[in-house]
Amino acid sequence: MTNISARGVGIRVLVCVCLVVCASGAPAQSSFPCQSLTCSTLTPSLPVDDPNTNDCAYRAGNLWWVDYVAGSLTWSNTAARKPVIVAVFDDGAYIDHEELRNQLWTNEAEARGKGGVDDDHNGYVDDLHGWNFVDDNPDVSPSGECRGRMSHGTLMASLIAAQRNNGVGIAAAGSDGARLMILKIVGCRPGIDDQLDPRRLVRALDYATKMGARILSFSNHWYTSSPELDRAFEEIADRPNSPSAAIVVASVPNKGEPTAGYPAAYPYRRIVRAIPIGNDDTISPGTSPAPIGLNLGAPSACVIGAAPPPEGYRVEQGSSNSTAILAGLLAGIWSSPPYAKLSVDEFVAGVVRGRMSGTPRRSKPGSRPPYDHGVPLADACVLATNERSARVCRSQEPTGNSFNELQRHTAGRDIR
Ligand SMILES: [Ca+2]
Ligand SMILES: [Ca+2]
Repeated sequence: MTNISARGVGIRVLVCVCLVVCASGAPAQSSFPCQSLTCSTLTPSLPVDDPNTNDCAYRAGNLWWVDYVAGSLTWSNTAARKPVIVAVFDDGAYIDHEELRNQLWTNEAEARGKGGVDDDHNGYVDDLHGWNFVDDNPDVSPSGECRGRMSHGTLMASLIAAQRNNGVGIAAAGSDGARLMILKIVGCRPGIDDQLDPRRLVRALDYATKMGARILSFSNHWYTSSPELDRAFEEIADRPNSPSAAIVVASVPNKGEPTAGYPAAYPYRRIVRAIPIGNDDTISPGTSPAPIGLNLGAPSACVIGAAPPPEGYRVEQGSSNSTAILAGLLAGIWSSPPYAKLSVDEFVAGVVRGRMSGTPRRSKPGSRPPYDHGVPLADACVLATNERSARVCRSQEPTGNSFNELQRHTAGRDIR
């Protein structure tokens, strides 16, 4: 068995940011996201894009990253919305968290069926919201010695699709349009299950696509692979008319690795890479080179997400965040009229490649190839209309200057 590390992006970054939060004196209660954070890139905050969204961290102006991607445009309860299932490949998630419990994909056959029975005959007994591929059981929440530890997957799930308008915590671009499928592919026991196993991942990929996931979110990366794993990704992310076709949202590490690692390193058409961006439109220092392709800038620093009890929320930075935010954004757009009817390849070609990659809104030039000319910044402005607009979309109008004002207001406040 060849083990491959899946932790290069997330864990080291998350640990170091915890120190920032603790040092800033932020109280360790769930109320803290509702108070202006000293590390917030929008302190003092600007008016939020959507005054009707009541989540306290959003009201407090602490979700700069949501307004930065025009997340408010993805929020509506129109009957025409078609939720997009986003599979979260990570260390599981606290699915009873107040931001996640109503946002989960549910296997209806198992929900209506009998306990202990594989009601939908998919080979997995009682797989309600995903599967634990580490312990081979339906419990996707951290268990045993993993409980109480930092849960990377909990944070990522919340950045994709935290529940909006529940009065607490955060919102996300995928709040109204994404449903979360939780796939536990790594554990927390050093040397036992904290390494990513290719055979385990092949099974998880097969599960995700067969059960209807259309976006696969990878806030992790690895540097060695197997022929079976390569074939699985080629089928999902490249082969025309594949029944397994899905968008793979992949992280590009910002820790200085010389290459991006898999799955970002695959040259496949349905791979969308998240380039970590600060609120001043700069590419995060040390971002690894990415192959030419669908590379979109998404927020990375000073991002609040869900955490295990008792804290409930925490502030993090890193390219893991960018990846989850981008996955939620794509789900929010794809679930919206008029895009909800599009196939995977229609959405990739028409929206991601055709509209989002062609945006006039770009990052500042990066310090090294291939970022010399910057990268397009991901946002939901394709959903803007005369009736619904967001600050970042108005900035793209020839006569608009709102975004320039935002830049002046927030320049230099990033905590990176
Ligand atoms: Ca089943
Ligand atoms: Ca919320």
